Amino acid sequence: MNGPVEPFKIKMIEHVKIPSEKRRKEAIREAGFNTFLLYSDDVFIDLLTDSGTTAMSDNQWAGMMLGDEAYAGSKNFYNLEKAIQDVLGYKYVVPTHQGRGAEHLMYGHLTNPGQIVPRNMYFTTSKAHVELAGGTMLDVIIDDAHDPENENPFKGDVDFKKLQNLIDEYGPDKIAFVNVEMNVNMAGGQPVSMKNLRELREFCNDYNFKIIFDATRSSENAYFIREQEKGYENTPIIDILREMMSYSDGCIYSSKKDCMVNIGGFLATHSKDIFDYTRGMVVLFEGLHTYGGMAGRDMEAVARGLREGAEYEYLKYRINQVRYLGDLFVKVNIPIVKPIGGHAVFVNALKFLHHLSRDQWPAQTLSAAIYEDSAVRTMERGAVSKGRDKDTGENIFPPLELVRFTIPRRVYTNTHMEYIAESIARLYEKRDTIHGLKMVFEPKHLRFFQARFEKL
Ligand code: PLI
Repeated sequence: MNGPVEPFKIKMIEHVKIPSEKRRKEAIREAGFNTFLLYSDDVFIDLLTDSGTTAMSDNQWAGMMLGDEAYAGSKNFYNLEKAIQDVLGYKYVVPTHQGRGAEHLMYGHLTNPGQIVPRNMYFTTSKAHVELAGGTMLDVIIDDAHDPENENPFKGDVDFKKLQNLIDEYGPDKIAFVNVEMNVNMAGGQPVSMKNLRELREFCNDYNFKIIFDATRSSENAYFIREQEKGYENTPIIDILREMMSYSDGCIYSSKKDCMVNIGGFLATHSKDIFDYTRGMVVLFEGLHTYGGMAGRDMEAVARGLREGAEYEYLKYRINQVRYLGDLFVKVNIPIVKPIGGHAVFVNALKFLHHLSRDQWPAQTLSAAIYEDSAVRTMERGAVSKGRDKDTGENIFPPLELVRFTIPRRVYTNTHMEYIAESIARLYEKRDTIHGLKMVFEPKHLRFFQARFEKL
């Protein structure tokens, strides 16, 4: 059998087409060689992100018809609250329009100007919200995460020595809270182990530090714990999730990933103090505390999606479809981050385009070249995403310079995976003919979304 068997069948389809070579060349030039600026009509297979790009189930669509659009007290909010209590074990819930709305409230509340937020590895919007509050986010992930070849199954783990060094350098009072991301996106979709979370709780108790999770891809992380961590082989995913969350004080969550919806987010917490403050603030930025920027129908879809996305058979298919694409890449010697992560296959652009220097933006270049070659849209995850040092203004060149092939949930078939692998193999053959880029427009915040480039 080629690829994992899908635990669903298709009820509705959306037409896609491959634009001509002439149009692809025009389109990527018009987009300033930034795949974020392409029209989606010009894209054949869209692997830009797994965020909000899911195909919802018939059960979720049925729930959409039961939307209670009352301004206050919508029954869909209470269904969502109950789903979060059941699946994640948090008592208190504040809904937001998407993940960054929750980051704004949570990180803004817990960060004072001049404070440090240690996190296993930064994510773009998370770092931006900590900086907006006057803080600095610093990575404390284990060194293995920076090595694309290292096969440690839990490359998302926190390095306690690095965390201790930050505490010693800045003093415990300067630590705002400790932030841990599940299935670390920028490291290649790499999970955190339960052992690491448990030990982190003990470590932070000694200092009275709060632990806040970015639980955005926690169901996929829970699958890896069940598959790879001794003692969890037969544990239901929900039990794993509840144990994970028990080691935190609260979380932010972008529902657009593991909850398999097109929009939505929330923060959840065990702490009445965090709840009282953020529930008070949500009305300023997002909407009333029983909708937080979502329609009632969207909250219903999130509530149902959170439960569906924590089903073992679904997660098994999901993780193995990503692996299927990764394994096809390996067969034709494409350099990828190992182990293959939860939501995406990450190609090592420094190896693929070894003839380019860092200031020629290898991952940006590769992502544009992939689109031009095959109308597959991917995303840069390297120095353009990392941005500049907020004190010196210099570009930061992180060890990982990657192109992300992000797989939307339940959207593409295994044949699509084969098309992608064949295209990338063809491009790899002619990699030496690919020229680098120079940045000609750079926005101040989250520059990767709108930056423009020209071919050198
Ligand atoms: O896109 P939002 O605002 O719903 O969520 C922001 C966000 C927070 N944390 C993590 C780990 C994310 O991956 C994330 C968004 N990720 C996007 C959009 C992505 O393409 O990976």
